[in-house]
Amino acid sequence: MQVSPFESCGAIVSDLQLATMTDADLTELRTAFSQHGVLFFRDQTLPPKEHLRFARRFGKIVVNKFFKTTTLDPEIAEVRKEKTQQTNIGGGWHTDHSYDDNPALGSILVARTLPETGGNTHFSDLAAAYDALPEPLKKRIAGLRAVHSNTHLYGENGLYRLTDLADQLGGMDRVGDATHPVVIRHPESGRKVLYVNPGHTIQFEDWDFDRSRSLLDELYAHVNQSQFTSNFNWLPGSVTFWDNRRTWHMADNDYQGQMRLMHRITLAGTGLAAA
Ligand SMILES: O=C(O)CCC(=O)C(=O)O
Ligand SMILES: [Fe+2]
Repeated sequence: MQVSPFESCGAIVSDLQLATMTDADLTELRTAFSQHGVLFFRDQTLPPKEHLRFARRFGKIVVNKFFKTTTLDPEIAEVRKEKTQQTNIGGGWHTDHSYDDNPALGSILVARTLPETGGNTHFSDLAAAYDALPEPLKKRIAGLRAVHSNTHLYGENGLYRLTDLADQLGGMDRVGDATHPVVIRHPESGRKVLYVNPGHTIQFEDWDFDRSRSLLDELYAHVNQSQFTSNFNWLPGSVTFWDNRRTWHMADNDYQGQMRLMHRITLAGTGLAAA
């Protein structure tokens, strides 16, 4: 197995087939995952059964509360954009499931049908971003907690409900919030990570909305710099496996009129402790 850093977030893993890797490979892969935050794979043969098997070898699967699953298996979620559809899933920076008390450890995304061009996914490294924060900003966020929600996206009149993605969604009654420390200690690597994201973080606990907004915007502007970010172009056989406690991701919506279909399995995580 070869692990080479990719742009400014994550690493490309080569000389490894996920479907046939040994237990020793899996141990090496866990280390690479903890070191890099996102792993990118090319030329994989990973049909749904093998996708599930890899996920189960790595951890415990958790099912997304809102997006419909595939007819193949309820543990595989579809990230689908039809030719005629305008809105894509995950088109703004976010981490998956930060609105849960025990946010997802990670997500494994497999390309199934790709547009001719476009549809890249961007990733950002929130451990590197934390380390590079100016000291005064580190002091301002020390000890804070933030509220993460999905109501503004999936609740009644939520943003996604108002788009042409609405009929791919269920679970309007499952909306809810969670609070997490703004700087977490990563459960495996031990690194400090800035744990807020534009998709789900709505405010700091015990702060008013406007004051929260202005500090969140300052933090987001810091993270959204090219030195923390990678841009991954999907090819047939590509797989990405990202750590939701350490990274943001965002999918480009630049292939109108073409279909894109990905399969996603999300792995369960634990509660997050302050750094
Ligand atoms: O389609 C993609 O590239 C990513 C979509 C997304 O946000 C996800 O699968 O969690
Ligand atoms: Fe996502």
